[in-house]
Amino acid sequence: MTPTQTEPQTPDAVPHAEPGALPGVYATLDLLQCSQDGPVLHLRLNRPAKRNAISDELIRQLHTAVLSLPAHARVILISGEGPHFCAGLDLSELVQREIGEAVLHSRSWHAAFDALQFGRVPVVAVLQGAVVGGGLELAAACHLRVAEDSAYFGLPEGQRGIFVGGGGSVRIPRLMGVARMTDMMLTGRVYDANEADRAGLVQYRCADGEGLAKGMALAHKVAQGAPMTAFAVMHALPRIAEQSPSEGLFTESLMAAVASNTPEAQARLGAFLAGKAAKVTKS
Ligand code: 1HE
Repeated sequence: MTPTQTEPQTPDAVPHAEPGALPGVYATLDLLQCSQDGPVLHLRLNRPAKRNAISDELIRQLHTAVLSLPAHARVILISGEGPHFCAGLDLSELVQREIGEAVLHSRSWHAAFDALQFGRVPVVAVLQGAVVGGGLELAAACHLRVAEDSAYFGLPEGQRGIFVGGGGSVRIPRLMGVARMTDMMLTGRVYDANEADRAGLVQYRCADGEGLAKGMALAHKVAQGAPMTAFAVMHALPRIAEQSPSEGLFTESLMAAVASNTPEAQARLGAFLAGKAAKVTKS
């Protein structure tokens, strides 16, 4: 899918004000605040008045932002403006959609979230307040999730009489298991941040107001890793998890041989053997 270069400004967006804001295509994405912090591209959902509900335009802008990744970016950080990460699908658009459009709509989410999950760089999500429906589907497409105390996780599709359509049925059970997702969808059960941590929905917890700093610190740490290792983790690891043990072990051998034969790996291994690389310690 080709990113569109220009779009009209939409009325519910907050004007760009952040230092480090990016020029070019990013400046046209009014439903995202886009900024660069060294190797980290920070994309902030920017529809706080609608609790960052994902409209057709927002999913298109997110897809465009991911496809337009600057060459020097090594990590994407995703967060939401305001007290909620994301209220999921924009329900006001859903009511007008006929069946054929609904299939294409769901596929447009799949394309955007696949671009995130299987792109060039890892993605860190910072979560606060509502992380519900399509907001949870978006979070599930990211590689690392940081939850502030206020974060809560729900799949209100059951209450609304609909089904997940943004990849949730594929990704969420892989994080928390089919049984827990079944419970969330049938009963409307909502997980708080600690429950989500224990269930495997998030990897990091922090206090309210500390998520962005934590997410940014993690993103910078990820950016220090070798790109081929990140590629292997993003592209080989989930595929190996789907393969039979025999196929998985074979894929692992191929991936390991490729990664260890890159110049970067050779340089890093050489640095360790020369006593110039950091040792593994528990900080
Ligand atoms: C929205 C949406 C939305 C808020 N679509 N407009 N998602 C849901 O079922 C969640 C629905 N939202 C909520 O439960 C609540 O809005 C929140 C708990 C997230 C936040 O509550 P609150 O009190 O802070 O805000 P609010 O007053 O409810 O909402 C503020 C405005 O945002 C209001 O619009 P306004 O014009 O009256 O000011 C809301 O209508 C609007 N708003 N959430 C549209 N989701 C690919 S398939 C994915 C399927 C799903 O994601 S289903 C889950 C949908």
